[in-house]
Amino acid sequence: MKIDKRRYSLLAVPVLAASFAVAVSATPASAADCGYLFDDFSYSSSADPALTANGWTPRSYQGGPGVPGANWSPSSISFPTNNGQKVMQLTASTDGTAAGTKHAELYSTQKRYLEGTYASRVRFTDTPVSGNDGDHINQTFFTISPLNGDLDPTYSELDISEYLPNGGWGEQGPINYQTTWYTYRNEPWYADNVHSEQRSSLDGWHDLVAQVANGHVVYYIDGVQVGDHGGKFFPRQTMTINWNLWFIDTATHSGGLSTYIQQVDWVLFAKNQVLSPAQVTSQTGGYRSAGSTFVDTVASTGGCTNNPPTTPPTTPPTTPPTTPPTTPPTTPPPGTGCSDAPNWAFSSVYTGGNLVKHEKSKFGDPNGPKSGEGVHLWRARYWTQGSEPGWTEQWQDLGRC
Ligand SMILES: [Ca+2]
Ligand SMILES: [Ca+2]
Repeated sequence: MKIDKRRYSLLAVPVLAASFAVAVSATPASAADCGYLFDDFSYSSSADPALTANGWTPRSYQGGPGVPGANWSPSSISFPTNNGQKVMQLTASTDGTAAGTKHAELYSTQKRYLEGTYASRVRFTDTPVSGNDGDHINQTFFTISPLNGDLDPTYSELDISEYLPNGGWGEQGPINYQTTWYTYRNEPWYADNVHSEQRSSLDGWHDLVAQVANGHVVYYIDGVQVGDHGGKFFPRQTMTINWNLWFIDTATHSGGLSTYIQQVDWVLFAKNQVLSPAQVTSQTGGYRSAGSTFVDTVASTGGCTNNPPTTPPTTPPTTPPTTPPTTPPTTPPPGTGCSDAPNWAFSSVYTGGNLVKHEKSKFGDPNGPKSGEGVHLWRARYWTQGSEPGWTEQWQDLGRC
């Protein structure tokens, strides 16, 4: 069964612009380390420089999904303490009007996640923290790529959870979806996806896990498998990691201002490794007991192969993350044309106007096969890092060299 639901529009906006550049910190990789991202979300606020330095962006641009005209603001992301643990909190509110509706989103600045295990401990809420209940609120954890034109066959999106405590999309009661996307088209709307669903309350904390390997996306909630999606729906290009909280519509709003929250304790991504939910719990517990609130070895390791390990991962690294360097990564010397522009590099930082040479990859994976379109000259529209020319809005195509 296919469901036609919201229209994400991450692709239409300069989502990856950032005001400054600081390299993420990295723990030295052990031999068995294929690359991990772990964040316990120990930040002071959405303006904490460490949040951006660690690769996260609180959304500030307007647009879909949800109530048209709603406001998305970094101030809707906060970091309170819940039961002694710092958590990332999304806050959304509505008074039933577009101008009086606020949504919230946090996403990874870089599009660099594909195969491996994604996990996050998320607190869903069935009732607002203030105001009347009953709104069509959507509480999510997902990964997504840009849509490179209508029905882009390389489009990739995994909605690891979309929880609707008050229904919506024609549903009356609480329902939770896992949706794996092949592609879509905005006009006229067409969605090509597959989904699983659970019709019960998920109020409270839950461990959400998605294993992406061997042609299958296998979803778990609290260790129980709830979906297995494969075939053409298996993701075909790298994606960002995101959480958002938004109103599908205001059809069931019953007056006054209603405010809802969603909390996220931590996130874990294990690159090219299949971790069981129990292994996820062990891995995150290891980071916590070691005092590591942030670890990122995704870019600094070779990534291993796509084969699942035959033995559980070894003890997680005990080294706390290093302090982010105070100087930005080396900026490539600017070129003036095809003759002297440097080749684009994934980890390099580029600022608006910088020129690079690059042949677009076929599937949005810079390490994968080339498109066959030849080497082009590209100009950065603004600050960018880790976003491949040809696959993101950051780069303007100046033609073939
Ligand atoms: Ca409710
Ligand atoms: Ca935490």
